[in-house]
Amino acid sequence: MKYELLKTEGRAKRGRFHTVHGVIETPVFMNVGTVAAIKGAVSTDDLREIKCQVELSNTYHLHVRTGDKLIKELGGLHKFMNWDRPILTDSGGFQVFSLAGIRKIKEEGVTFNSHIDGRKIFMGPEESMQIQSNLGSTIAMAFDECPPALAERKYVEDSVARTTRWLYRCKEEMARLNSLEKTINKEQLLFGINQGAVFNDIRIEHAKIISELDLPGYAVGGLAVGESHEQMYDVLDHVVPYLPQNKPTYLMGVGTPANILEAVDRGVDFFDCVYPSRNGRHGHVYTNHGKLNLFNQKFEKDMRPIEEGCGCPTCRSYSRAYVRHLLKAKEMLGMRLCVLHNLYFYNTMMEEIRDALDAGEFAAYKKRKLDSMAQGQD
Ligand code: PRF
Ligand code: ZN
Repeated sequence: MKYELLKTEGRAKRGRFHTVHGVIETPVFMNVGTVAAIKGAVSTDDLREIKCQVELSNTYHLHVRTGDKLIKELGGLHKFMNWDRPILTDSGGFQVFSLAGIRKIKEEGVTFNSHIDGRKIFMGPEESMQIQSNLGSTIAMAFDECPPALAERKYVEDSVARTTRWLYRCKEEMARLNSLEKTINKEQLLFGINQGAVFNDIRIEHAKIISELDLPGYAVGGLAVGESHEQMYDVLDHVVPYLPQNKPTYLMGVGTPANILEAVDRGVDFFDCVYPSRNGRHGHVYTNHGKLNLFNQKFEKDMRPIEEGCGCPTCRSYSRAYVRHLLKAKEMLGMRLCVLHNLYFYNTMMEEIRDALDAGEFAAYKKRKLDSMAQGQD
């Protein structure tokens, strides 16, 4: 048994996922290191300090620069970045569509131009699985198409049908790769991805089909791509009940602390998002009383830490005034300290969520946290 469902409260799940790289306590936030580095000069030693359980990297980025073959030759991604805990790699499906100069989508896969040097590259389910196998990640995501939020019904139907066919090919290819002598992680796990934009009936149909493949986990993709928060919650209300409750459910690329609380309430257990690192690089920091913009003049003489009582490396040692000074002086340390605090804030919130679920008090915790964060700034 890979996933243990420890406790439920309404639809919310408290679980534990066992992998060859250690246990993941869920709900969990995965810290995004697109190119095998968390932006903002955050090292893997830092990740250990800020309660990160899972690091997330991208197939597409590592394929176009440095290259998965070289990383395999050097012993795989875990060894390369000195991180021995779980790593999830995204399949490239989404990044190809959002970043690269696309493209032709065909049954076999996608042709696109690299955003680094413009070179023409082909990626389909087999290529994506091969790259992720070379990287040796703990969890590999299926190769999917993420249709735009506003795509028409007919387009979404055809796209989802193709994503399903691609999933069968991913499963077969991963089984083949995992059985090869020289494979770095022979126990690599494949997560399927549910798509269907905001059409609940298409999503439900798709969820039923992919659930039959008995994969170790399932993601809900294609959200947070331009639809409203209410639409996103509505999709989760409808589709999560059709994904296996005894497997992890991963909401890709989401989101704000409030989005995460709402999604946990709807049965999601894995998350990832660039917000904490991206906001940190812009001097925007999270607190339990709302977000602060440290560039604001009012912090010029503020000798308090970003958040009173926060145990992160930043708040343990530095004041708002000092971090503001670093940001204004464009010193890299300013960004780094903000990113460390933000990731610690996210990882700590997940810990609080798990504790609240353990105690059967998630509903009360969620309300308190949302109310307090909405209070605004201090
Ligand atoms: N598919 C994949 N990765 C993703 C997404 C998706 O739909 C999203 C959508 N929010 C983020 N990352 N493969
Ligand atoms: Zn802090």
